[in-house]
Amino acid sequence: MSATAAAPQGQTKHAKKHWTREEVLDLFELPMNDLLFLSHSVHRSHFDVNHVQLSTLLSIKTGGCPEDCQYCPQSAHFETPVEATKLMSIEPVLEAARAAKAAGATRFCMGAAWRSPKARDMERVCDMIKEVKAMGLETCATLGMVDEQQAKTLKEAGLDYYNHNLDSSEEFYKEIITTRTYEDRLQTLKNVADAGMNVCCGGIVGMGEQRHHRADFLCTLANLSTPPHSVPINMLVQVAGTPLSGREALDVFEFVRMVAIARIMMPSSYVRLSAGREQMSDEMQAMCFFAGANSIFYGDELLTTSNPQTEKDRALFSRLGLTTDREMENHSHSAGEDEKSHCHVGCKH
Ligand code: SAM
Ligand code: DTB
Ligand code: SF4
Repeated sequence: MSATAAAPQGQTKHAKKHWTREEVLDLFELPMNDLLFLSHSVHRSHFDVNHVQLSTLLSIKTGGCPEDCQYCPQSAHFETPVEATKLMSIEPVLEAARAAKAAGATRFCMGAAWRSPKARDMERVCDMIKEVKAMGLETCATLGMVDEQQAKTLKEAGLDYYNHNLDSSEEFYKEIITTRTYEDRLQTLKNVADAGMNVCCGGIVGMGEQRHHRADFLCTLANLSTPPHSVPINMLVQVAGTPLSGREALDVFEFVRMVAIARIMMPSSYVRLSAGREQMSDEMQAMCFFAGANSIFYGDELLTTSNPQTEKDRALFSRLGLTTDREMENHSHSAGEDEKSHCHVGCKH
């Protein structure tokens, strides 16, 4: 199949395409250069390709989770190095948010190792959201399943984004998690969208899934009535004690293909390089940015595992000529509207 034949038919900013597994597998089969040309072209026509959005994570409630997600060091089902803690108090969360803002992040994401939030925890989480938002940061939370009322409450507190991952295809999901269903996850995504929050939804690759599972997973995301605003693509971080520790690592080019195809299928979404960046070379990350990734988790820690140091990331942005929101902000304060474009090959964004 040629790159032209693979171009998503009728996919413009205005028409929504329904994707099939076969079409996505055809994209996976493309020669790498054709795939990257296609995904980069889609990226370039929807975004400033030299800009990366930065989100910082904080685990506000760590470990002891009743769910049995086989990849997760926070599940109470497995013996891992993670120590369970209670929900944090508000002040240290705000301190972490201030530090994230000072380091250049624009979004602060609070994660909790819960199946779903308990009524008694909602008030404190809502206070955290209000205060973080008042600092001028975008707010994001990932707290497990939420019902309609909880979603409304979080929205009213000022939550901008809710992260809830489908993680893989419906078929493969059953091999990874038994304590909840794919349908449960889809219901939460609906509750979040109905409450008016932006959906952040992605998954993990490198769990031993096959290419057709990755294709089905991307179809589910792209075929949602509104594709997710942000799509985190995590490379499995193998943590000792979790059942998935010891799985054969995914080929790096298969990961790049995944990013490129997510970009093609969800042209207006932010595709986020997520867990696993510490195990990626600078060159691999550069390839992912070219393929269409335009967001990262930024900060020395993810939830319980480490992430590249902020200085290392800033050095990489500088070497690649990538801008972040901080430079955009500084630039727009010192330059007129006409000078704002960061695209250096003639197109304006
Ligand atoms: N408990 C909530 C839930 O599952 O929705 C929120 C926190 S949970 C840790 C958020 C996401 O982190 C998971 O959906 C999964 O995609 C990702 N994650 C967890 N452990 C990971 C690992 N070892 N490697 C890569 N991603 C991981
Ligand atoms: C997402 O997709 N990845 C982040 C965030 N959403 C919450 C979490 C990654 C966790 C990696 C393992 C850990 O640090 O515990
Ligand atoms: Fe719990 Fe979330 Fe980890 Fe699953 S991924 S065990 S729900 S913290």
